[in-house]
Amino acid sequence: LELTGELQHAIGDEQFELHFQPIVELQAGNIVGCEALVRWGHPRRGRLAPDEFIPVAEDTGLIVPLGAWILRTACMQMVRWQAAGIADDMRSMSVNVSTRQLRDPGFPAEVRSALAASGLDPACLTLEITESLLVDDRMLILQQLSQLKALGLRLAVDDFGTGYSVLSYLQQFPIDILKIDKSFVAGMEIAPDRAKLVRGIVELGESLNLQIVAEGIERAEQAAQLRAMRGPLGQGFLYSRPLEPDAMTALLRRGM
Ligand code: G
Ligand code: G
Ligand code: MN
Ligand code: NA
Repeated sequence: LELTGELQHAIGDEQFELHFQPIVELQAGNIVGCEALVRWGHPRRGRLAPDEFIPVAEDTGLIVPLGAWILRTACMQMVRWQAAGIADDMRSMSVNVSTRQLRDPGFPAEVRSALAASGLDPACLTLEITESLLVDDRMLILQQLSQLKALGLRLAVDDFGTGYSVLSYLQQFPIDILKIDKSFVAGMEIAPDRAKLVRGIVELGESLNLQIVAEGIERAEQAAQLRAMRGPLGQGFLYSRPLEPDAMTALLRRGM
């Protein structure tokens, strides 16, 4: 409850910051995208991770104004990197969208205004939605996703493989990207079955013409296995942790 009041105040007070984690092309190793990850610079508690406040923001509906700030800030940052000429390989900025946000009827208009205010090319924005979202209220979600797609952006399914949903949603919803959950990448170098599962998802992506991103790459062996599968992009601590804006700028200047 205390957190709710503080959260409300923090949104007005702009106590949040975005960190950015590179998404790399696994063959060449260059940065082709990044994911924005929010942190709360709490005046007394220090820097809070999203797990500590996103659930509260969702329950209270504060995720709507917070999400709007995240979206605008991520779009503006991408435009700044493009203007500086250091985002030539970086095709897309990925922003996480929570269930509550996506269900909000005003959300597509919010995204349109973030794009317009920043001047970001919609093709350079990716929205990440969680798989479990696609299970309930299919008509509403389909309408929302269709409106978002009509803006020209891309949609990614985050944490792919962890939900209990059926694969049929891949045909129903206008999805462009699957992000293989890190739990599948973890240990794939020692567990052949897990590697086979990852390969299966990569092949699924190939046949359905979906871009695949493997998340949570921590070890060189995992990267090597994924490179051999061709196609997938990668993200994980092996390449970079989520970085503060200045550190991400420096990384973009010097290259991976
Ligand atoms: O580092 P990490 O602790 O950054 O993120 C933890 C979780 O919080 C992830 O599931 C991630 O999707 C979620 N998350 C991070 N940033 C955002 C954000 O900007 N919006 C929403 N809705 N979720 C986020
Ligand atoms: O749910 P989502 O995929 O949006 O969350 C991304 C989360 O994964 C963030 O908390 C981010 O910090 C974390 N993350 C990114 N790379 C790695 C990694 O290589 N290993 C682990 N364990 N977590 C990672
Ligand atoms: Mn994500
Ligand atoms: Na994920």
